[in-house]
Amino acid sequence: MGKVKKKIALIFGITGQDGSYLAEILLKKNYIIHGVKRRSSSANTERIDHLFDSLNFTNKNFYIHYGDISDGTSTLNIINKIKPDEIYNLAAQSHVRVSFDIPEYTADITALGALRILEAIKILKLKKTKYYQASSSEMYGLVKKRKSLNEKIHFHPRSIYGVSKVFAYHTAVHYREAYKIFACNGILFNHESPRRGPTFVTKKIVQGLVRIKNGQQKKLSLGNLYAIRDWGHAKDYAISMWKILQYKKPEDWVIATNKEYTVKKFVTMVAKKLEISLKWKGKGLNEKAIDTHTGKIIIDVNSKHFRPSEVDFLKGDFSKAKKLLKWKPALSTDELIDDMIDFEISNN
Ligand code: NAP
Ligand code: G4F
Repeated sequence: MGKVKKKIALIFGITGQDGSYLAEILLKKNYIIHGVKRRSSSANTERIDHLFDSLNFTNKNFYIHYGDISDGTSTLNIINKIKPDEIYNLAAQSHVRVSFDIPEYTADITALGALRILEAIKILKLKKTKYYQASSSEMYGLVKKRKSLNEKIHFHPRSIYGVSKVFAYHTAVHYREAYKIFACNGILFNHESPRRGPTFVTKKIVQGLVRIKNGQQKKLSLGNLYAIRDWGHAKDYAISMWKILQYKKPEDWVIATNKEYTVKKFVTMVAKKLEISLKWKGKGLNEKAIDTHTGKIIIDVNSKHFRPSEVDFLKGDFSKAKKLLKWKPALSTDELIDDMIDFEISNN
């Protein structure tokens, strides 16, 4: 019996939270992984170092290439060299708040980056290469009714990050319709993990409260405590990416938990698990949380963490993915918090 040819996946954004989980999942599925990493002056492979075969770089199923999706030529060259079965575009300037400060850069990477990859697939006539776009619930933006959002709800983005993701979403749909490329969107609601970047709110809260508990930090300053998010675990969302590309047709899918929490509720849940007793006082920019054991203010609100326009409500209806992909989140928000706290305690 002949050997089964291993599938080849190319991951843009492999050094990020989701890229690292996806690489682990695909390696277990016997893929050969190629990842694109951008040049940086300090190490940015912390999340994937364990995949390099204990840093001997001898893992024959795992390769890293220098590249940048702002650079169309190198993007095309990498795709041409590898001719992957599957391309996952997880690369982005992914911070919504930061996109208000660097809108042009955000659009170049988060919007045009997707176009550059899809255009390369088209130019190279890679008929068999499947494309996954990490689209975002941020695209929904201003929602009319506070109900679970599905694939049919229209987009009204509230940041250049959201606008860029809408461009990338429609570009994937367009290349599917115009050039018959197997291009799919996962409309990902917020997903977190111990590997989440430190300036996203969940990681900031878990890290901050663990440090406060250990006496290493005095206070945690936050922005809008009343925004509602649907927070899942990134491991589950990475599995959905693979499932989406294995489905018989290229389609678009909401990936979520269909549960809603305010930022304040998330703070309360983390504090409770850490046995920090909080008493909330005040309103708006004067809202604060006091540690009832010490009487000290340990959480306050700072206007610098607010956005010029906010997405107030996000909750996703993943029934399409559940029915057709047999995907559902294995981990609840509560289990996500446990995982994040455990990591923070052992790595502090
Ligand atoms: P992340 O941790 O910020 O990772 C982003 C990745 O993109 C990193 O590997 C980053 O490289 C890379 N990247 C940034 N600019 C690049 C460029 N010019 N060229 C090549 N690579 C570049 O984000 P994540 O949480 O894993 O999210 C993965 C994707 O899903 C992103 O597209 C994000 O917008 C989208 N998404 C995320 C969520 C969520 O809740 N996490 C929800 C919806 C959609 P460095 O390591 O060098 O920075
Ligand atoms: O953690 P966040 O920065 O995530 P946000 O803006 O929802 O974006 C994340 O999820 C999107 C999916 O919907 C992704 F596409 C995107 O790439 C990213 O992964 O903020 C969550 C909420 C916001 O409403 C924000 O205003 O928390 C609020 N918040 C309150 N205080 C804060 C803070 N956010 C941050 N980052 N820092 C704070 O101090």
